[in-house]
Amino acid sequence: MNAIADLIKETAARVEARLNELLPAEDVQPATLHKAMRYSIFAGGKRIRPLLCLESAKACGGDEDDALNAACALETLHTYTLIHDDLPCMDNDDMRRGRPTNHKVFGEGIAVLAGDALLTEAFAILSRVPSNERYTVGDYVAEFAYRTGSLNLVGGQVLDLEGEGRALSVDELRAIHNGKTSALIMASTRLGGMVAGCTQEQLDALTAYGRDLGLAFQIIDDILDITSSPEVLGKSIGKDAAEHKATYPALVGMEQARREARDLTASARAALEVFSPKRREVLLAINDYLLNRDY
Ligand code: GRG
Repeated sequence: MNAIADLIKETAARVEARLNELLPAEDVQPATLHKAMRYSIFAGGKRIRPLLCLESAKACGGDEDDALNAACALETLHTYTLIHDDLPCMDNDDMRRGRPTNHKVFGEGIAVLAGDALLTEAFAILSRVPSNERYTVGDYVAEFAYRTGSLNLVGGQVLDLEGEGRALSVDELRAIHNGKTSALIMASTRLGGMVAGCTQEQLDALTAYGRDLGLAFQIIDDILDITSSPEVLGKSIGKDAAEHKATYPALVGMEQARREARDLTASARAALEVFSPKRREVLLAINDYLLNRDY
C-alpha cells in the first residue's frame, strides 16, 4: 500500500473515532433516529472531505484538533446529502456504502429525519470550533451555509432534478456538478484553511484547489459509474446511462472526460504554488490519488 492510501485509512479512523464521540449514542432517545443517523455515517465512506479539511489546515500550520471537529462537521453534512439523494423522490437507490440505503432499512420518514438531524448536527459541531485571529465562528458557519445551501449544494440538486429527461449542455452539467459536488469539497479545503487562521492568499489558493479537484472528482465519479462494479463502489452502477442522465462521458465521450479530469487536476495542482513544497506535498498527493482512484 502506498503512503497516501495509508494516510487516507489513518485519517478515516481518526474521523470515525471523533464522530463516535460527537454524535448521540444509539440508545439515546429517540433511539430509532440516532440508530438511523449512525447507520449511514458509520457505513464506511472514503472520508475525502474530512481528509481535505485536515490537510488544508495542516498546510496552513493550524491546530489539528480544531480541524478534526470541522472535518467531522463536513462528513456529517455529506452523509445527510447521501441519505436524501438516495430517497425514492430523488435518485431512488437501494445500495450505498456497501449496504442497503437508509430508507430501505428505516423507512422513508425516518430517513428524511435522519438526514435533517445530521444536517443540523453538522452546524452544531462546526459552531464549537474556536475562532482565531482572522476568522470567527460566524465566518465558519456563513461559509458552510453558503456552500451547502440553495445557491450551491441544494441548488445543484435542483438543477439536476429539473434537468432529468432533457438534453443538457456541458455548461449546464458543469453547473450541476459544481453545485452538488464541488461546493462541499471547496467548503472542505476553505474551512480547513479558515480554522487554521490562513492568509487571504492561502484561502484563494485553497478555493481554486477545492473547486478544480471537486469538479475532477465528480467527472471521475461519472466515469466510475460506467467502468467500475457495484462490489467495488458499494452502490449500484450504470443507473446514469440506464436513465439517460447527463454525465461527462455521455456528453463529451470517455476520452474527453478523462482529459478534462486530468486538466482540472493539473490546475488544482498549480493553485497550490503559493505553499512551500513541504506544505503542499500531501495536498498534491491527494489530488493525484483522486484522479487515479478506482472507487
Ligand atoms: C435536500 C432532498 C435534499 C437533498 C439534498 C444535495 C443533495 C441532496 C444531494 C447531492 C448529493 C450527492 C449524491 C452528490 C454527488 C456527490 C458525490 C460524488 C457523492 C459521493 O461522494 P463520495 O464518493 O462518497 O465521497 P463516500 O461514500 O465515499 O463518502
